[in-house]
Amino acid sequence: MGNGLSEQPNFLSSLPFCNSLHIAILGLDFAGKTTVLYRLQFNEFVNTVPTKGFNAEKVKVSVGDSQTVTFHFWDVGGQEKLRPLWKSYTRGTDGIVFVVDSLDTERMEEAKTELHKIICSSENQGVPVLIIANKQDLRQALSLSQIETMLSLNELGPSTPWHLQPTCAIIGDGLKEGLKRLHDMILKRRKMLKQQKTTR
Ligand code: G3D
Ligand code: MG
Repeated sequence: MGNGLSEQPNFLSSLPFCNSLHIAILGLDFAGKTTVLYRLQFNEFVNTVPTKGFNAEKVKVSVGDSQTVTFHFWDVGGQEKLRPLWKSYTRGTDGIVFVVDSLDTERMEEAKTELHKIICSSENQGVPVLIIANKQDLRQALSLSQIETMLSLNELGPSTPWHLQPTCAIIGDGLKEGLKRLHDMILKRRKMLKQQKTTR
């Protein structure tokens, strides 16, 4: 699920640039950000504690066609008092991963407000966003279409490429697929920016 801008441009995956990416992982506290990060880093479940500041990890991810990309992830604490820090971690970022707890109906509005705030900030114009609908292993999880509506993803605007990915971070389901989509969106945006520069 995503807007047209997130569709997979297969030919772009073979382009030689873009082997190292800076990605900020954001979302409310308890959504599963740190679990996502350590599942990717160690390929196993790591018991987490609430993140007080941030976790930074470099993770090599295979994005298909025997191509490996190094993602530099910044997992920033999601508690309300830490959210003003998010700005510093999204400055100059190649992409944003926004993790949502698919069970947390009560705080979905709060998640929506934070997501739209980040995307509307002038520094993040056009930055691709992977929205992770996490905890899909749990029976009471909201469906993707419910989450899409509750987060008002159709209001993100035509210039923001986004993709909504269902995941279960504790076993890793959906994470690689989501990152591949994020990688494709980043390549597509870089190519577009390059073209804009040369036609100016
Ligand atoms: P945060 O970094 O966004 O604050 P954490 O969130 O990664 O610390 O995860 C918060 C809790 O959610 C943890 O539970 C973690 O195990 C759980 N969690 C993360 N991802 C999933 C998932 O996909 N499915 C399920 N069922 N639980 C998940 P605890 O109990 O350790 O606090
Ligand atoms: Mg955390």
